[in-house]
Amino acid sequence: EKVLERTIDETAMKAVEHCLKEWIETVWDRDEMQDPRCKWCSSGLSCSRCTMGPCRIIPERNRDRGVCGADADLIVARNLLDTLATGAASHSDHGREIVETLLLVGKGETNDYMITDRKKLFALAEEYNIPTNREAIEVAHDLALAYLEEFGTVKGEIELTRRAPTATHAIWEETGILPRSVDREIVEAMHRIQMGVGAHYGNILLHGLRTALADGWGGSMMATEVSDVLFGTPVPCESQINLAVVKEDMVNISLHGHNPMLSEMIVNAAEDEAMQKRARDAGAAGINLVGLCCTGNELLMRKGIPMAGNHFNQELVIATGALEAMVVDYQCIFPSLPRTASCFHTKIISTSPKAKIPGSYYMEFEPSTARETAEAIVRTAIDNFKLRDPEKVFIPGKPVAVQAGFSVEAITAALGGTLQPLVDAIAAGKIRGAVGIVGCNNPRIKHDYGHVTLSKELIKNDILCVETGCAAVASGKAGLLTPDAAFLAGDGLKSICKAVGIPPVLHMGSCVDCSRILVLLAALGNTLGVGIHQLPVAGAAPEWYSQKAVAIGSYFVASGVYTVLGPMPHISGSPAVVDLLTNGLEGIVKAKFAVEPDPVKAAELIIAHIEEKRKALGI
Ligand code: BF8
Repeated sequence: EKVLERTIDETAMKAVEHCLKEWIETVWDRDEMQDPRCKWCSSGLSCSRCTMGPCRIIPERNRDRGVCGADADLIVARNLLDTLATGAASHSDHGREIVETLLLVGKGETNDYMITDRKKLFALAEEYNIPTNREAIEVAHDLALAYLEEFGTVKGEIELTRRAPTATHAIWEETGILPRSVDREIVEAMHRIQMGVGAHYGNILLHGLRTALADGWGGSMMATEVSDVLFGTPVPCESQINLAVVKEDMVNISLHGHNPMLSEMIVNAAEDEAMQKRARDAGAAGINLVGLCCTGNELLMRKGIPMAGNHFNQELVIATGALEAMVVDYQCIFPSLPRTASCFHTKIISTSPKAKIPGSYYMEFEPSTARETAEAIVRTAIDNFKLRDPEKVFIPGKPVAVQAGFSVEAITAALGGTLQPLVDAIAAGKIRGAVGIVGCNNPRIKHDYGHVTLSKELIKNDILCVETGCAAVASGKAGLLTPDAAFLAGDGLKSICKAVGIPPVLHMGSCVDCSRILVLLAALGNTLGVGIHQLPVAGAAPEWYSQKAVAIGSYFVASGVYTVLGPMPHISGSPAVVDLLTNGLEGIVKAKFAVEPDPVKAAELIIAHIEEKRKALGI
């Protein structure tokens, strides 16, 4: 019964049952142990920002203000801006590391990384008026410097925001939320939540939108673009997904986290014949790399590396008992993984000086010694194979087939070189609209149920879904990422999928690749000559948990995309904040949030919104 409450992922169900029997603690057990939740924290009404506190707002006891004098609206808004800035910082700091690697390439200081997509590099350089009639490495050098400047520029505007349709850009200018630079908006967010600075909830939240835009059209967008330059722009590829991608007769290494710099290098190291031989000498049939979370998405998109699962699969893959090593960098990694691994021979290998994990093996990764470290990691995993206890191996079920790799470039190519056929299909009503489904897993919602149910409802109603992060992985496990899934779509969408040979749900990458969705929206808006807010599109984060998802949802809304959240953010303690986000923003950025944990009802909200936008466009 517990198993059915926890997940709809069929291999995860078996693994959860196994964990319950074997007393292997998982996220769901810890979630139960945390109940009942503090109602003040849940509604955003507690503040522990300074040492005059901690404070709680308890209206029924006339405790209307914290010690500093902040009321409910201010406390809720400050907490939310803090959350959002954390998320924006996470994506953008990851982006910075990628751009710094491009600079190393540009300086000729690394042999481990190179320019893989020269065409894209040159196109990106042209956006910055960087001369391209010279060696790629010189162009890379200048582009890296121009991008690094976007983190702390004095130009007054992040250049990439110019990709947005004019009408959208004008809204940002008029409302004063055009982001100046990535670091600046994040630092200013932290300044504004210092006691005695921001005192107006609305003013604080508008800066949240600016910070979010700096992430979406800045830090995340640079992460995506430069990753494509270094590792290749994704093209459609076939692979497999779910816990059963772990192989009993192989050395299994899972790559978990977010930054492709490390995982790409491990892929290269593992392909080496000497490593393969070492694995065979250890008694294995070879080396099997599997992805988890967003670094898994990066590898699936570009290399077709099989995917073991999303956020809530991370402990379950250890519980297969067949994992020699789990290599992690940062973000979304449960700090308790070494505890989970202690039941098995699995080694958790942490690699980032920013994310040291007690109980893990630490093998510091840096771009200048990337290959060497990657080889050492793969060797460690191979040498661990002999310690595997065959009695503990439990690999549930069979993998599911997926198609991934839908970058904007790949979608455009699939449509014959322009987005016009998509625009035509939308105008003709064969496709009613498009929805970006993104984000995480959260014990508030049954694992994958939110993502899969929403995706199915939307495609049934002829709405194309484009997905990233753990949402895309959920759809993959449910079989929605194959052209065959078109039979679940309405007649219009089905006919387009069949004609073009694409799935009704397109995997567009990791969470920083939500910037691909922005680029797609911008291209659609520009093709039609309208602002993003006029398009028949929406966003959804049915199972979000992370601060990063708050940043994504906010840059969707700030870009003009109506966005429906599954779990309620911790804001219910301020009706004024709730009203601003779910209502008032419409008058400012022409889009707003909604919260609806039931994915069937969320689909109804989205369908109604899309039909309204179609009507306004006269289609
Ligand atoms: O950046 S969707 S659980 S893995 S935060 Fe994390 Fe959420 Fe997954 Fe990727 Ni995104």
